[in-house]
Amino acid sequence: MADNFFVGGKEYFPGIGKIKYEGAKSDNPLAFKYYDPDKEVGGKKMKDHLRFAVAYWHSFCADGSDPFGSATFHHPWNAGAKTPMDAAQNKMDAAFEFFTKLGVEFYCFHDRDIAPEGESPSESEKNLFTLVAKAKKLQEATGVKLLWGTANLFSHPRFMNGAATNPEFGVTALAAAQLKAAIDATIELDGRGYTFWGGREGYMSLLNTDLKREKEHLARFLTMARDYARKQGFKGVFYIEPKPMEPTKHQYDYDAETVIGFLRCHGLDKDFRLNIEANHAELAGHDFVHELETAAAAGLFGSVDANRGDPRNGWDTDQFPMSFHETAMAMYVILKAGGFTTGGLNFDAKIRRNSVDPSDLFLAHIGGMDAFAVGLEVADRIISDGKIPAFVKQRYSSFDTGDGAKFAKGELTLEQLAKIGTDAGYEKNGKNGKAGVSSGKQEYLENLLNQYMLGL
Ligand code: XUL
Ligand code: CO
Repeated sequence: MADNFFVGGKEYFPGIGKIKYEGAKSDNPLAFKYYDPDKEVGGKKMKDHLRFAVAYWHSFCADGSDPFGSATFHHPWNAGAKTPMDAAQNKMDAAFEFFTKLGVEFYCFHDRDIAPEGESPSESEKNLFTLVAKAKKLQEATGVKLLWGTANLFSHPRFMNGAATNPEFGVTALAAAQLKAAIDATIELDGRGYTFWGGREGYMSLLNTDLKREKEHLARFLTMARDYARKQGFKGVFYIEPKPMEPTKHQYDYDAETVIGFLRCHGLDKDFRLNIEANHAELAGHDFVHELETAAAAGLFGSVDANRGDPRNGWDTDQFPMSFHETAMAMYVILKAGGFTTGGLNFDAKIRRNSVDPSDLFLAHIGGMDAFAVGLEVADRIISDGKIPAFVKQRYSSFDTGDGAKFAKGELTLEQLAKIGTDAGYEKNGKNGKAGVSSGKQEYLENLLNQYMLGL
């Protein structure tokens, strides 16, 4: 990757150079303590395991405003720009300067993050493609790649009742115009994936909603998107990003299990995989690792929106990941599933409203990247030491041979299975009752995990 810090000519993060790995004892806040991109872990470089991406929207579009207060970030790329298009051009220069200085290989965007909406669908498309042409040049100059693109089909007031699931056909058609252009943009930029996050594909009240119809329309919309993109030569993966609620009361892509059922029901499971977000898992009442494991078990794990929530808050706080325990468990599941192929770790995370120093955006990403580097090393220790995987394997070993294996392969009827149980018998109060009373060893396994956490 080239060290082309400010390809656009103007430097937007002056005084900050290339972020380097300096090791755990470094007291330089603007250095990686654990993320050493070229370090080999389990036969692969850290950077190739982790495939970090920066989320354009949080890092370059958000201005720190919240429902209780106005903007706190005054981005230099907006200052002095005469038109929204000028600001978009500056913002893209700043974004690529940031990616390059941070040393991430990927980024993700919504159409409206990179280019402003125009007066008509065709002007919006023109704006988008002006910025896509610029992004293409910057990608070539820096080596930064597009992990995934998406369309923002939730912010504009016209989408207040949904996009694919809007009760008005006209809105769904306008959403299609935006979707088609966003797919074209993703293909033009060689995006590895295309994501659907259905922020308003859900309902606020069942009193005004035909749930069955809306879900059918959603499936129809996704099928059309898949067919169009494939026809245009898109080789990447489509992702659905589950989230249970917010902004709707109920979102149809509630959690991993719901999305897996939906994809299989509509024949979309060959083209779509899941993009699992940590904070969304928490809102659905699940652990991040539960959602990852569920997607992996279905063979549908794809990518990750890396962030964290606050267990005492009921909304999407989108904080940068910091918990080694959480990243270790996540990376363990990801490594077990074979690692990332088209996907990666996209920091769908935002700095706090009062983090107003330009360096704060770097510090946030450095912390998140270090947290996942540690998680990767811990996961690799779990796998290479082998005690935990061996314990799990052994726990199910009675299904590997004999009647157990016959059961697993579907070679026994219920009568045969019942007879095996009856013949083996049990002694009341468990004297002869070996079956079912072996320890799950959770505490032992948790202790092992903590040992791996600090190195063997
Ligand atoms: C919202 C969210 C989105 C998606 C992309 O909660 O996660 O930013 O990742 O639309
Ligand atoms: Co997300």
